Amino acid sequence: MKFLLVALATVALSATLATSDKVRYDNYTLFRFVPKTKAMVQSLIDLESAPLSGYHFFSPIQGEAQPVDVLISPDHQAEFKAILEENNIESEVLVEDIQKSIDNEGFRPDTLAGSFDWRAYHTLDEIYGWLRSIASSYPDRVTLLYGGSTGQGRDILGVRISHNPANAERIVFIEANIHAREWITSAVATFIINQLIGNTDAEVRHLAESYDFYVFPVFNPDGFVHSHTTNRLWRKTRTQYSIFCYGADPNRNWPYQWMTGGASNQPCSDTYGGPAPLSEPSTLSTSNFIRSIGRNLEAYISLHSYSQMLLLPYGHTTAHLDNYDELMLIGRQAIQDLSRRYGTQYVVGNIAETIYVATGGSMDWVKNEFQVPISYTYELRDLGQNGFILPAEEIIPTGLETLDSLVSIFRSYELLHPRTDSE
Ligand code: 0X9
Ligand code: ZN
Repeated sequence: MKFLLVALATVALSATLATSDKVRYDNYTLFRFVPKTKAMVQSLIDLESAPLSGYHFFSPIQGEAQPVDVLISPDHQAEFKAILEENNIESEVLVEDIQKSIDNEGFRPDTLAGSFDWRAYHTLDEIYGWLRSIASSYPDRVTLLYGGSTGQGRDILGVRISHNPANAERIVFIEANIHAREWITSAVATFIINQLIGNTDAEVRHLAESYDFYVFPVFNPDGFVHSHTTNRLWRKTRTQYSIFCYGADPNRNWPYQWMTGGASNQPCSDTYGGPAPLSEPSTLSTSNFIRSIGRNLEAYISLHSYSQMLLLPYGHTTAHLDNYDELMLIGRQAIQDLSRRYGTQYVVGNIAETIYVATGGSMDWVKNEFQVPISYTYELRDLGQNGFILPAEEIIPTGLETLDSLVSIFRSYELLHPRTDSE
């Protein structure tokens, strides 16, 4: 309890309300530690849902044995260290000064008009410009998709990549950046789109030509824009829910097992489930879009970061439901194939067992609603040395190894379910 008292006593207008238009995180340090008592866990939960506390949690608080990654403002670090010392808890510094990482991340706002690459992170407008340009350059293969609109009136755009009309009933859906700050996910999604269009490798061609791919690189455009213009570490949507607090967690807002665990009813929390399922215009409209093609979904892939995990349904229970055994088998092979290129180590498993209980996620709703055979959530690089601020030099390697794992997933799936000629 002491933790809460001390921490809340020093609640101050932290950098979150800086007067400049962009929030700065100078000398904010990312720590990892394991809380030891139930009381401390509860204090951390309270602190997480308090506005403007100077503590930014990068991972939900799960329990006494679960590590917590927390970014702490310079004003609170002495207090934090004293509390840990008092409780005999060790901590690890993951990132000393996260503003330096943000400054060196490789966001190039002055990208030449018309050019798009994977050596830098891009804005929503640049991503949408590129989607439009590939749809007009490759009209035989690429169609622009309109997935609906957001609370602030932005379009949710994606593309369909189809090499063969016979694949219309075999859809692979890829969703990225439902969490605004996870920039590597839209970078990897656009990388994969590009590879599916143009890579000449036989296995990639086979994959591209065997399914219709529906890819939405930015599922939460309002949050994504906010993470570019104002606060690099923003996660949620941008609906205003109280004087200080904006946004619901769009990955806690879907109408399956909504708010049954690992989600908060506090609007200031980063895992706020929203006032009702599909309260967010972006989740409502994308759910309607998915519904329109739901019965043709063969796979649903959701891209997140960070932790290097390949997660399978569901987030509300550790029970092995639906085709758990098959997804584990395919997943184990996929992470082995992913590691081959650069040695990147992933773990695979059920969400609740491997990462934490989290309900109201998009994948869980889609899996349950349409019984989609292949359903995975990726937590991409890294393990926390950079966290959400993954340097842009890692976009291409992350894209390549992720593509390796996708090739593996569908190769395994085909071996287990050979297609007959008439299919
Ligand atoms: O908490 C989340 O939503 C995901 N982790 S993240 O660090 N990227 O925020 C885990 C997703 C669990 N997925 C589902 N319950 N479907
Ligand atoms: Zn996420």
